[in-house]
Amino acid sequence: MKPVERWVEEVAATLLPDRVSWCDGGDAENARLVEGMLADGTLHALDPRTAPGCYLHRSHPTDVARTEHLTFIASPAREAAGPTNNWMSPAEARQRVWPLFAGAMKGRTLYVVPYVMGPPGSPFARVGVEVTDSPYVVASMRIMTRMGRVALDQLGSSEDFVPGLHSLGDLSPDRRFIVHFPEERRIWSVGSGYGGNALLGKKCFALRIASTMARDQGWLAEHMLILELELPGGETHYLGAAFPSACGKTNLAMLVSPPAAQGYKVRTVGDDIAWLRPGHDGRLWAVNPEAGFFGVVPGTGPATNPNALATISHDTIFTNVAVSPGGIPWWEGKGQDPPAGLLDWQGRPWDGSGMAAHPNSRFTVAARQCPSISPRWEDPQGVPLSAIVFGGRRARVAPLVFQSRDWQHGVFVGATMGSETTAATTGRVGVVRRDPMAMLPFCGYNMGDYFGHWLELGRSLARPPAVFHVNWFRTDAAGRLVWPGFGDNLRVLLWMIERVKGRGGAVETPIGLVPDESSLDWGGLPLSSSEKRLLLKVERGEWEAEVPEIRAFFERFGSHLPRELSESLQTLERDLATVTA
Ligand code: SAT
Ligand code: MN
Repeated sequence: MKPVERWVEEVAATLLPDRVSWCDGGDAENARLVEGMLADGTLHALDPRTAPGCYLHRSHPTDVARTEHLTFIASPAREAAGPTNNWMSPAEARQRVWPLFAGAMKGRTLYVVPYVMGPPGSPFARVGVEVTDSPYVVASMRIMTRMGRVALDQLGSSEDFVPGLHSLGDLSPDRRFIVHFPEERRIWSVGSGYGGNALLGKKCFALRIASTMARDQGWLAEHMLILELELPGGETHYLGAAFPSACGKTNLAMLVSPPAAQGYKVRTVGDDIAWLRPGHDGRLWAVNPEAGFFGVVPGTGPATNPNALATISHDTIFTNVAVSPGGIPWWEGKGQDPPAGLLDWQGRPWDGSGMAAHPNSRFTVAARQCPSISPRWEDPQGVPLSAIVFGGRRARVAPLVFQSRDWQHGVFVGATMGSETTAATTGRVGVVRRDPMAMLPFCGYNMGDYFGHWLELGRSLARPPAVFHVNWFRTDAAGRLVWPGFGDNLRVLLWMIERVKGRGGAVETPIGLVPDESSLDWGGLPLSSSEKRLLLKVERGEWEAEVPEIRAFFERFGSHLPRELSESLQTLERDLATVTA
């Protein structure tokens, strides 16, 4: 018996399913699953004319986002999980969580979902096996990963796979746990069918478990999009960008350049996760471990993200969007008036107040359907990064863009990122939280050690990517967004590429290098000179107020905080004190 078969037999003895079904990932199997889900109401068919191959899934109303307060790292020592993760001892997990799996699949089918994270044939691809009782999860994993036979073939009789146990349980938030065992590289998830909680290849494996594998093996698993930027003449650069959930990663990865910048082409390599490793050439190389996009639907329209709109025009699973009586999916920002008789995300007649689609409603779609997908998106070796971009959603403080002085300073910039929270996770929306490298909810080990790992990895790079920080979300005194964003973000990327090439004007400030006003292309933008100044402003008072907050955040890591980061903070404080402006 192969190790994977032995494991499935073992867990089935606790889960007690009526049937065990090994998924091959093929079309016939998917058609059977879809048929069953249409019959029991898990899926609703959408209009075959305008949304061919599309389905709507309505989740339980209390199960619409990741639940970070129910997400745990179960390392033997609390310190291994660090101060930013919820910790549960493995013994407590066995006591509190394991019993929830007992008999959980009675009357249900246990699906065995073998999957590969990483491009086919890549030396960096890794196998996971998810056991689940949710056919919606199976259908979604088939889109988001390379699923089925391909994974079993890659695995063979090896025991080198990440086992993930998932059951919907009773969907009660009181009996919901997402538990990671980094040392054993296994995952338990119970009580939720929502994407980031239930599609175990994504946040659970490709970020939390993979980040610990990466620490041990000298690479990085990051919450980053990967984009390709081709300049007129054909010169090509790759950028990795880390923003917190629902801050526009998908939009940036699929950016369409404004008419004024024809000749520049942005193509998509990934929209959420990047596995990075040093190459023999001293550069940092990136692969997208996923095969699909699980993106936020509201706000996806012809002006904001035409590539995403085209991508999801067919063969897409929509979760928690609104729908017309004729089966046409609808959401805020689709660029069309709501159709008559609209049903909201819970299937109730929409009365026009509040949002019809849930703010965290999602599309699940194959990456290959994306018109802007890069020809190198499945390159087994990945793509070499010219730049890393950190970013957050800040109404104030952070300028449109700045560059770090070097790798070490770049790690400081990433480690001190702050962002206002969004609907991608449950909890309060709009409060600023420190979200280092956009990895706060996704780092599988002590984040202080994680900063150390970033620093260490940089020392092995002869040609490290330049590190930048962006903020598309600065507002004016009236609370209005100043920067137009979306396609115009290309202007900022082009300044970065100029900097990478050793050109591009910049002013030294205490926080790093900010473009001088003349080196950004503002052509055709309806911005006054005071608005331009606001976008590039580094206000001493605002940054002075950040310092104690950063210090308090750093202090939480105690002796795990690398000395280099305290030094960078001291430098910032000193430079703020001596700056004349
Ligand atoms: O966590 S999800 O994958 O469901 C969405 C996100 O937060 O990026
Ligand atoms: Mn994400």
